[in-house]
Amino acid sequence: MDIQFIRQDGRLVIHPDCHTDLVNKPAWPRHALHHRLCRGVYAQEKGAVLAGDAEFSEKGVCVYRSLLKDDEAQALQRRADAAISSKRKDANGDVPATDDPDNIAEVVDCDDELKSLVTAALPKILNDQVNADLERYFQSFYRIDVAQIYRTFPCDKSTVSFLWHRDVAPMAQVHIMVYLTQSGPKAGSTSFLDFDQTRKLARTGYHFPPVVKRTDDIEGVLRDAGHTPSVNRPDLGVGDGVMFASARVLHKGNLPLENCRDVLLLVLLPSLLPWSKDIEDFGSEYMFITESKSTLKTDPYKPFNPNITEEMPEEMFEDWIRNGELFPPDA
Ligand SMILES: O=C(O)CCC(=O)C(=O)O
Ligand SMILES: [Fe+2]
Repeated sequence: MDIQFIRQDGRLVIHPDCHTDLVNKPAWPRHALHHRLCRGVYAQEKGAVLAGDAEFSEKGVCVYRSLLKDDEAQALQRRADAAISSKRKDANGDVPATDDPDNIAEVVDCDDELKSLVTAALPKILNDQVNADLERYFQSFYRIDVAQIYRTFPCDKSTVSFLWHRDVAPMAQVHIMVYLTQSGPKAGSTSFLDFDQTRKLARTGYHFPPVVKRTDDIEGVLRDAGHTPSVNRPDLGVGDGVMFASARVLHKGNLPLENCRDVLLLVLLPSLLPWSKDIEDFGSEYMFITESKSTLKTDPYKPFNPNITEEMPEEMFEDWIRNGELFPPDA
């Protein structure tokens, strides 16, 4: 498919004649093709220069210390706490709004001040090092699709994201979680496998398990398959971040046993233009959504990537997707 782009107001947009073909592709190949096109544009503009460290590209998980200073992270945390508390009748944001374990993480409804604070924090989080690592990984520009602060409450039952899973998302999708409260064995955290261990498990049939088939004990599954587990459960201080390829590495949240865990999550996807250009052109309002979004069921060429309704057939997990490849073999 020969895809043409045109420049409009300083932005690259897809030629209308090519749009239908692209959107009619099934979701995973559509996002992979978009990523290929983003790589082409980047190579033309930047050449094949690959700065950045290899760790994230090779493992799919990387920790970054002090992305935000203590006081910057604490300012976000205080504001988020006030936003959650103000929604409660008794103004106590330490207690979950629901005792449904499936919804034990609560997204903060950001007011304008909190949105400004988060927006001001973005260049600090996506600092030169993180940006170079991301461009090395994507080999393209990238955009921020979603920015969410969410609070996780202690809960007896781990489910959904708190069991081992890979996100049903475009293969290139990257998450950065910046901790606004300290992580730790009692304070909540996230555990990861790297690309290699995730691929080994995919071969045993554990790749995108539905919620009812997700395990809490990935070490047991790895041992049963004859592998030596090496689970990475980083300890993160306030302002530290962890970045991971959410569709390509197995991961699970660990619920706090006491107190709440607050994090700022950024969801990143390949783009034709640098992330800051979207904010210059459109502002940052678009990224603060409180509902959950399936980034897979989106059209990457619609401004802000809104959800589109799409049936996902059962046989959607082709081998390249299970194995965590960025691209189909023929692309
Ligand atoms: O909240 C957590 O620690 C898990 C997050 C997660 O599964 C994700 O961001 O995809
Ligand atoms: Fe996840």
